[in-house]
Amino acid sequence: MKIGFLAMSGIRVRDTALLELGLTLPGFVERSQVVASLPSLGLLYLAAVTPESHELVYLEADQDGSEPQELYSCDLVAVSTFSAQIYEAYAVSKRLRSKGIVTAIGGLHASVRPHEAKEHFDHVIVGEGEYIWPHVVEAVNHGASGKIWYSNQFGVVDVAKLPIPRYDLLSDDRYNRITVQTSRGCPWRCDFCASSVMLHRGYRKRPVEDVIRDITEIKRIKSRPFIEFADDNTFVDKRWGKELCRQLIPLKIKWFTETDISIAEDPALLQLMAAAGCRQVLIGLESPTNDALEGIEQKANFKAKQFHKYREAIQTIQQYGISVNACFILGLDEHTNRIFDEVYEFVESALPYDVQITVLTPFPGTPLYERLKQESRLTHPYAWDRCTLFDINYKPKRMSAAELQYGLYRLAGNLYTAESVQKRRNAFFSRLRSEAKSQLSTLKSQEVLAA
Ligand code: B12
Ligand code: SF4
Repeated sequence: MKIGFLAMSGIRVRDTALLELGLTLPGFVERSQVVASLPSLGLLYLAAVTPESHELVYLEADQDGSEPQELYSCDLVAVSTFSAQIYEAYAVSKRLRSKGIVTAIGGLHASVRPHEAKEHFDHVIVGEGEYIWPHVVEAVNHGASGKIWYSNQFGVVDVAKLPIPRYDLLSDDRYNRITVQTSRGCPWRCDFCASSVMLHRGYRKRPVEDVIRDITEIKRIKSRPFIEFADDNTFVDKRWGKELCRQLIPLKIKWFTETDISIAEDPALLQLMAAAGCRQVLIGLESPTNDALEGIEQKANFKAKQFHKYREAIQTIQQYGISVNACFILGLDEHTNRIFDEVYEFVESALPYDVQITVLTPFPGTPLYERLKQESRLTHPYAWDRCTLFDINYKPKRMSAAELQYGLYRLAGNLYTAESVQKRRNAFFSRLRSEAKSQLSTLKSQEVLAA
């Protein structure tokens, strides 16, 4: 068979006023085009486990969600998307099926809404794809009719035995950043979290050697790659994290990752991260006010407990030359319309290099979604295309949706002025320069003492 892998990799915001503000991805204003060209790591893993006898092609949907013509020469098309583009994926499947092509879908949205997805696709795969996908391919090859497949019937994917994703299927010029996973899941349980914690509970680290093996393969294809770790929370295990960094150093790459604030407590880890090429960490601080953090992490109240360390942690991390992208969610239950000024004041005083603001988003399958549903606070229950992190689809508790929307515009207008961005960057670089100077003078005085 010829099998097509179709990635829906768009950046989506429905609110036209926000788009006019140039806010396709707050905090990533200049990063948005770069980020939008990330490949689908999920599909590259599926390609890697597909039986060798098949011909494979990896393609991206166009910006408007339409599919490349080459897919029409395939026998089976596997689509991967998140919630925001699910309706675009359904439309693609309809067109392909009308030409007799078998379609399959998996990923975060299809995994929590399998029956909805089954109305539009032949095969729907719930959960992680690596163990189940070869069986789906085999079934399609033998003409089996479509169904919903549950990956847990094939056991939990052992991340210590993952193959190298088929990076070789990517056309070189389109991707300036490539994703690699070092771990899956996160030990915390934020009630709004819609990332891989929805596919499998539990935090699983990959063997460091395998991560190095994958990056070495990327380097074979692309000489100076920038790597994005597609993890939920990379440095939960500090000892393993240090080993990862030690082995990354000789590869001389630059990388970005998502992690939690606890890295600030481990200077040795920060030193190794910097030496290994870490350029930025994205950290979900969520709120500059403590009351809003109470209980949002449902397991150990981790975020509320870390709150008092926020400012110092940003400075500590940035001192090592690792920039912090501080992320805030607007519209948490304790937030009133003072939150916009509170975020602004926090950012102006703590000065993270980058800042990302998004609105609270009830993604399907999350505890937040269920809670808001019970409280009759979902305003657009099935408008999955509003699941963008920027389009409001619920009733905030202590302000109106309109206040939240205008507060977002106003805060974005203040945070992303050239002046404000420059202030944060200057603070980062001047701190680095003074760190370098003080290290140099320490070295010199050590030399004097040694002489
Ligand atoms: C990289 C990334 C992107 C890339 C995606 C590139 C791509 N084509 O995949 C870009 C920058 C384009 C992107 C865009 C968006 N993203 Co994004 N992104 C991520 C990120 C950082 C990593 C995802 C990843 O690579 N995971 C690793 C792979 C291996 O896992 P996977 O894709 O789930 O695949 C596995 C299974 O799901 C399954 N599977 C997946 N697809 C298929 C298909 C078949 C046929 C089968 C059998 C199995 C299968 O098998 C795979 C292997 O086990 C996550 C955050 C995170 N830390 O996870 C956010 C995240 C996924 N993004 C999110 C959001 C909100 C968005 C945007 C809406 C942002 C915006 N405003 O535009 C858009 C939505 C685009 C869309 N298609 O709907 C949310 C999604 C929530 C949700 N449930 O919808 C997340 C969780 C971040 C968050 N803060 O909540 N994103
Ligand atoms: S810390 Fe981040 S990745 Fe972990 S559960 Fe919370 S939101 Fe999800």
